[in-house]
Amino acid sequence: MLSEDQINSYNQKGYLVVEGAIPADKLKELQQVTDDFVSNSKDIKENDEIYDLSPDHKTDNPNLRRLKNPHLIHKTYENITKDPCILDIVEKLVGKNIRRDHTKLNFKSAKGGEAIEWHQDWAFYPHTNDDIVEVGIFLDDCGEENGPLMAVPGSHKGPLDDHHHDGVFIGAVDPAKSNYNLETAEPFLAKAGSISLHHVRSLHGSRKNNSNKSRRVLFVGYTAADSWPLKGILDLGLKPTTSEGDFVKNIYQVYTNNIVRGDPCLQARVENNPIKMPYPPPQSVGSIYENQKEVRGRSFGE
Ligand SMILES: O=C(O)CCC(=O)C(=O)O
Repeated sequence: MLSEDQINSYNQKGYLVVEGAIPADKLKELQQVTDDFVSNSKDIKENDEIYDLSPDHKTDNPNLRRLKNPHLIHKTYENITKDPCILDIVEKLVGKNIRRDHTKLNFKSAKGGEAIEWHQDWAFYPHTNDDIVEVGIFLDDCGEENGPLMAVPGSHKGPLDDHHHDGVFIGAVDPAKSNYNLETAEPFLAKAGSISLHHVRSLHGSRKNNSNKSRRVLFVGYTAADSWPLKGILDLGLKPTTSEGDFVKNIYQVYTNNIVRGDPCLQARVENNPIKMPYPPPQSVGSIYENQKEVRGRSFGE
């Protein structure tokens, strides 16, 4: 449960860390399943629908950057996204009708896990309103040394930074052109089993992990059920089908299948927010690591 102070802090800053939110047995299961995925990736040679491989990934040293859509590939991940230990907290921030939008597991491996440049998630997936929160489930302890996520306080209430370069969406902000003082960013530091919550418009990024300790975080994006994706079917993870009838049915089914608490809401709540559509796409697609290859003006060096 969240206290009034925690809710006020989230509303003011745009983020919050809640210590010890995940029960020990569930954390252990998540860690074990994640270790198994890394072992099972040893014979994978190229990025696919599940695995985003680290550049130094090898059979004798399997190394992942990301598991894509983990809730679709293992029950343990699916279950935690629906667990009251998370939904009771999310409900306080986005209301009682909640849709799960996406999941991803970022590894940020020891000795080289990659940086993620400054960005606002909203630039990737604008919706009819911004009652959207990204929950990070810490599978490892996270300190200053292993590349914590950092967010700029108050940025969720301000303008959208430019995530385009030369007319192409690259999913990253040139720090020299940001509307915000990046020096004010605060790191999310906490023990394994804690969670972070950041607002969809909060400007955030993270350094490379040069330490000896990995920093695995399972991210789950939740929206208010009346927040409908402006990218439509693409944001709901659908591929166009040939039949128009199936197509429309699928949109509705995917939407309702992802209502994890409360009821669907066909009455979209539309708010006046800064929106720039994330098109045209960059050359490198597949994950944020690929999108950001085209970034100019990097914030995070070696
Ligand atoms: O893993 C991180 O440090 C950053 C996560 C993030 O912002 C993303 O994957 O979009």
